Amino acid sequence: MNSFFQDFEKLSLANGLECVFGSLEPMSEDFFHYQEWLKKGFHAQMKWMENNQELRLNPSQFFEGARSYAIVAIPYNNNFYKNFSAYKVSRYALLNDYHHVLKSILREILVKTISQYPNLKWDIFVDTKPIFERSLALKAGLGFIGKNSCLIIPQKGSWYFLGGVLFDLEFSGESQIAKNECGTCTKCMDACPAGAIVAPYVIDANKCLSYLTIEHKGNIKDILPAEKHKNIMGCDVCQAVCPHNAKSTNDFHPALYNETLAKLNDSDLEALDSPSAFKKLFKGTPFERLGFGKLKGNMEYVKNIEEKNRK
Ligand code: B12
Repeated sequence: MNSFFQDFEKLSLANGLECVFGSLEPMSEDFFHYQEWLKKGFHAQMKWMENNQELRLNPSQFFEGARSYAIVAIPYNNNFYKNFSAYKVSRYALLNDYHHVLKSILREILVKTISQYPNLKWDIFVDTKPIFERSLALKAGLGFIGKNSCLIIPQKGSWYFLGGVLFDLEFSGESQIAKNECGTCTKCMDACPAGAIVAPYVIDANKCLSYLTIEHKGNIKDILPAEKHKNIMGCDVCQAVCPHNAKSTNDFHPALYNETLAKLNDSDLEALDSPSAFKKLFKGTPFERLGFGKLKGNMEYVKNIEEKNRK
């Protein structure tokens, strides 16, 4: 491994990230699964998932000379969701927006590492590019992909966000792919409240509570299954039941901590009565993606289910 990658790795670890590297190659197998997924309409309203297919297949085409990459993972497990009882809010939502946090840590690392490589070309991605992040992480040896489709780091679990950087440097190190440790376990598939894991490794977003409560435009009233659930912002069930997360402690990166979100509870959300109050409370947080109208719609739906169940 040349000294650039060594420096980058050292700084990533010092900054509390996991870090692996790999060489960019065509993503043929992933591309095949992805096309099958699109053909079946499993991307639901996320039409943007259809874009830039050539880049997805050949990530080396992102810029001239792109040939290697780093994938970093930042831990986000926390138990702030326990402050809620009427509603369920997923763990990722109760921290600062990881896109901003991870990008800024990566920029800091790059500023320190590229000084001796003035001509180095690089490009950061954190959900922001048509890239199979989990597959790049798999190929570079960070972990294996579980039946819930999440990247699981052996001994550490899946409560990690991913991000990375493309480089025009040759990476000469060896990557060892981690062994898949799911075996015959189907806990995630069995526990999904909406039956969204339609086959091992395949998520139908049309059914996934994460998609329905965050990405779906419009009212989820007629779409969600009738059984009781309280999700209003994302869903953690398929990870919470995963045996690989059983030993995960509530460790999250300190840069993700957000005092307001760490204390947020049912009544704070009930008290929100206008888009401006919403904006004031949630600026720069994952809730921004949801918006005031969608949050209130999700809450109303959960309340209606509760009432129906009481009758
Ligand atoms: C679109 C998207 C979603 C969609 C669709 C989910 C999905 N599984 O595709 C929705 C809105 C539902 C979603 C939900 C969540 N997401 Co999301 N999402 C993405 C995004 C932007 C793209 C994923 C993608 O490419 N999907 C396309 C499908 C085809 O790919 P895939 O499911 O990953 O499948 C791959 C493999 O499983 C394999 N494969 C597929 N089918 C088959 C079939 C067989 C037989 C085999 C062997 C393999 C195989 O090939 C595929 C391509 O590599 C990524 C960021 C990124 N750019 O990668 C984040 C990302 C995957 N999400 C993430 C997170 C945290 C979540 C949630 C936990 C958030 C929450 N709490 O609500 C949930 C988890 C739900 C779940 N089990 O996936 C993290 C996952 C981190 C990790 N450790 O894995 C990512 C990487 C974002 C990040 N930067 O950290 N997400």
